[in-house]
Amino acid sequence: MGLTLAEKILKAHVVDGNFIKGEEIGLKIDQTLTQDATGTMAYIEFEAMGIDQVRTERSVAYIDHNTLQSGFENADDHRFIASVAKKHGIYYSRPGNGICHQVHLERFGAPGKTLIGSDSHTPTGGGIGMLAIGAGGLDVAVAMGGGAYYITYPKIVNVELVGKLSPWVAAKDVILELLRRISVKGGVGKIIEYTGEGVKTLSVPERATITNMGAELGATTSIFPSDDVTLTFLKAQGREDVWTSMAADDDAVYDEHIVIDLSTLEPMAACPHSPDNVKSIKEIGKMKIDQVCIGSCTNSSLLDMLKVAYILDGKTVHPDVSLAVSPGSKQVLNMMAENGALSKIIDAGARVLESACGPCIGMGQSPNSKGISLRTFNRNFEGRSGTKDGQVYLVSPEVAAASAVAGYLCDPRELGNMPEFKLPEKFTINDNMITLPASPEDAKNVEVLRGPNIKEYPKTEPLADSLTADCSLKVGDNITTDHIMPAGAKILPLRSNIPAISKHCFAVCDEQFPDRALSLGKSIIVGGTNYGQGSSREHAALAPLYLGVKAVIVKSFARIHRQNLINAGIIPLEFTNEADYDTIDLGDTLSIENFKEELMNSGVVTIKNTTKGTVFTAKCDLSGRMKDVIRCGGLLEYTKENLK
Ligand code: MIC
Ligand code: SF4
Repeated sequence: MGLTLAEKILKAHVVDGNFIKGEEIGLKIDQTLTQDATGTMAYIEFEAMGIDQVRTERSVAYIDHNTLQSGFENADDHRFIASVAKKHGIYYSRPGNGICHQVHLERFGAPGKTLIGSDSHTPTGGGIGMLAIGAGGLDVAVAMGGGAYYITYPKIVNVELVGKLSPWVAAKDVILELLRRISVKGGVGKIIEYTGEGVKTLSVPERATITNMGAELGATTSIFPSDDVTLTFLKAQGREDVWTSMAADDDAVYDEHIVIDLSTLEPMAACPHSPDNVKSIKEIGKMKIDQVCIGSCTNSSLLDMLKVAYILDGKTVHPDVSLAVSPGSKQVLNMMAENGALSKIIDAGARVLESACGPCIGMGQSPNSKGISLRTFNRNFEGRSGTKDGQVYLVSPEVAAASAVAGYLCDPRELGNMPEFKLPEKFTINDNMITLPASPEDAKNVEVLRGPNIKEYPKTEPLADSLTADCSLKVGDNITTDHIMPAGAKILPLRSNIPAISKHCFAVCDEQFPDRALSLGKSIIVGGTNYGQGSSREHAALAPLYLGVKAVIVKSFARIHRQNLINAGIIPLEFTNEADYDTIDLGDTLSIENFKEELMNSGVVTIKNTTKGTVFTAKCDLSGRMKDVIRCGGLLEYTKENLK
């Protein structure tokens, strides 16, 4: 029986476990990446492991999220990461060099390799045929130390692309179509593998847009084959030496099969407040808009910018609209300057921002009250833009630019004929903003520079025999990590200070939660389906850990967050019978008498609601390794014991 592309890469990297679907497998990781908002914690954890030099083929630390620097905190974090990187063998991409996923694709990604990154959009690398997975910072720290990265061997879904996109219909519309069809839960426990004739019609940046936003499906990762198109891209980056041809076998067997006919797609938008709330631009109609933001790791490639420049050429941004543009990398920005695209964008009245995440993570450019903002980004969760009642629509750069000029949501097909947009045969290559690490000998003399905002990893405790605690919070379905641990300009600077950031935990849902949880000492959170979707931020587990949360009982979990909870020693429980969710209220006392024993044996725990006088069960499927992690009180303690 033939193998899928994902299976080939998985198979070549399995170092632990049986290669059986649904079972936990340990993978050898070739490359890692971190960004600054998750990176400080990841490096604090790496330091705690006591390993001198990273044991990967390449590890890169990027600064792209916290670049506003409205206080000393961000700059201190940058300095800390720069010094840790220098000391431990990690390449350092300086602020200004670009968004981690864009730069990694340009300068480091390689077909057939494994990459984990402490950012949920790491699957961008799937655009060049690498198996790139988003993970918590601690998992990345372990991989940097040479430890395996564990996933449940996922189902492999084949998305067969046929036909060719019509003019002004974009790669963004392909992933929006998939989100429309299978929802933000549709990819959980699955790898999405693209095949078919339509693949050849898509350039690497277009493929990367699709794999990037596959994160919004909840998928483990997404991947395209590595073919001639990949080779052309890598050649243009001066990196053809890393190219290998990679594709599924002809007789590969997939768990699911979905066909998308590219020629039938039309421009679409994900409406507030979920990436799967997708409608066609026609269906939404001529809606007046207040803001347009173009950029983010989904749509900030040179190809995107060339299209935007073409649409804006000789025009003026509508007087009622503010347009912000953040090119994805220094390379992109530089080439826009060289080929004149930048001046067209500036001339039209765009507010050009630095090459960083910026508005995508609420770092500036929050829309006006109730403002309608079109964004080429990947997430439109409530409040993420920094304006609580902001209405964010996710669209392609083509829709964004055309609408910025029109002043209302508009279909770019109204622009008439579309020219052919081509990538250059050679990109402008200058890696001067990537600092190389010190040699292992010199590394001993490198001092790690810490600021006063950089605090330690919170204390964890080994698993207790029993647990009795109150329900400190009850939330509904599709809770995102932006609900659990909001980001934005005010809170992001606290990422290396868990006691301080914890004060904002769940602020969007219930401002009293942090104080309540702290005063209870230990407590339990109750939630609905797809709990913890979205980002990889382990802070969404570390803040609850600091606040004394011992277990989270929900209908279902998103993958990375569940792992982050386990890593933090918090027990992720799922209702055996979802109807039991309705029987619990805030403040109820829940008691699990044989907590440890049941977790370690059957994985099903019996919970007494002593307030209501009811009894129910919840399950927690744990591999043998996960049990050990939980017994130790988390992955950090476990790793200290096991990874020498
Ligand atoms: C995001 O897009 O939500 C982020 C900010 O990039 C996060 C990482 C973080 O919270 O630092 C992600 O996607 O993992
Ligand atoms: Fe940055 Fe936004 Fe991409 Fe997250 S989704 S990595 S915040 S650009």
